[in-house]
Amino acid sequence: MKNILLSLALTLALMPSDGYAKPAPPKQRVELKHGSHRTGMRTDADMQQWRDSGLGQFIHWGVYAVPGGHWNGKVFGGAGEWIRVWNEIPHDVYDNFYKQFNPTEFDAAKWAKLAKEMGVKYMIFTTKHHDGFCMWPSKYTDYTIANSPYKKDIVKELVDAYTKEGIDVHLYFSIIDWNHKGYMSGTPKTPEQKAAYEEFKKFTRNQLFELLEKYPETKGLWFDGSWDASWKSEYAWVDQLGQDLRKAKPGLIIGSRFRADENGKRHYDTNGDLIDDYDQTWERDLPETYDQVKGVDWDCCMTVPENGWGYHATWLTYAKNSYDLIDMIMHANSMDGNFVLNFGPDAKGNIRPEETKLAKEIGAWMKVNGEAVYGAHHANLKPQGWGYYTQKEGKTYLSVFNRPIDNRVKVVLPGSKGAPEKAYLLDGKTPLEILPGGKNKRNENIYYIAIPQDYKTDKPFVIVLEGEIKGSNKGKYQQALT
Ligand code: FHN
Repeated sequence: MKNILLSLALTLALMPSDGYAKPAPPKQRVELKHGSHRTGMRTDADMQQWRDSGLGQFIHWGVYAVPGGHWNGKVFGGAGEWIRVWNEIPHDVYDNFYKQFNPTEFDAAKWAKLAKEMGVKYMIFTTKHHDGFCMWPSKYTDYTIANSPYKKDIVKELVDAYTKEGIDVHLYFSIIDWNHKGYMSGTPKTPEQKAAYEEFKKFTRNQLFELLEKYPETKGLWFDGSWDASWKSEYAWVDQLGQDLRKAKPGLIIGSRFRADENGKRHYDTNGDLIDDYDQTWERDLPETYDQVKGVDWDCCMTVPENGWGYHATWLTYAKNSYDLIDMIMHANSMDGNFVLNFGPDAKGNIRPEETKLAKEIGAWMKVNGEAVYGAHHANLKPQGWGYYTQKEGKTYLSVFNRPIDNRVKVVLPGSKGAPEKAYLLDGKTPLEILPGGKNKRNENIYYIAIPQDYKTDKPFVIVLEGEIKGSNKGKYQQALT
């Protein structure tokens, strides 16, 4: 166990992760050719639909599921999808796992039904992770699903099944490709390296257009691995690629993990403006205060164990329960972010029982309380200790995680923000009494929403307030110019 923990600590330390400290913008703006190309948030229908989703599903599935974090009687201490970097497995062994990848129990319709039951509005699927294995039959390499015993196009099966359930599909694509000869993480220096990297760029571009052509239902591309010096140094080419992809697929959504500006700044350019459509820096992390969000769209992608996205038969760290995750869903949504929960199916094609249980529990909660998530946004009201506010269309939602011992949920509103007229529980629409709580020294009005003593639940619950409460942040954002 001691060895496992040591190797876990080492691997976690070595693994790049897109955790990111946002730099303060410079005092004086500088002229940029390859920085942000838009002022303010996107206002089109595709982006609005994404913004209103609230809950998404991430699926990391590839040949790393074959070893599933184990090899030769030893347990890999890192993330399942990174097992190829473990010195216990020779690369040529890993690179032949695809010959055993035959997920005979895979049922795309079953996965999509579970996602629907969980209440997700979009799904992100790993078409190709860092190992370079393509889950679709790419014509640009042999290292694909077509040459595995399974043979069938997994990306197509998933795109079709999820689209049928009304769930949008975004395609994850790794810029890192350990299987391509021309790939390198550092900047190419010699003429041979430069030529090889040019080949890799051509290959990457071809694969991206291939994905958009083969799966026209795709709503977005979710890039990863763009921290490489080689990729960053190609900022002008990458910028053009992004523009060409958008031309090929109008409405395409691309997050901030795709490209750097001419000064190597990622996510936010040299002037502190968001690059591309939404901030992807909140990986396994949530902003503590709304100020940290910087008035942009964002998502939080989260693992069930502490870290680890692809299948690992043995979760070595704390695994979140549905209560933890529902808390995170509301936390993200109360700060205008989408919450995306990761799943790592096994090599046979099954979603693991622990994840199935979580999906069902979250789904049962979302069925009752989803109204406080879908299309609901930040409320700009002073947070109280009981939980999170969200707001939409004249309704204010109070998601209560810490039930006050006296069963009175406190709301503090300056007079200018209006007053609640009606309160009820989303669970059963039970009407609730609004009790006046006087004024505080700042002349703010206090209200207490009374929860019936006999309302018993072991879950967080949502109170709806109706009446004009002007918490909305609308107008805080700069509107898009294009
Ligand atoms: O290295 C990857 C990791 O395996 C996983 O795919 C996550 C998902 O956001 N991205 C990288 C780390 O930031």
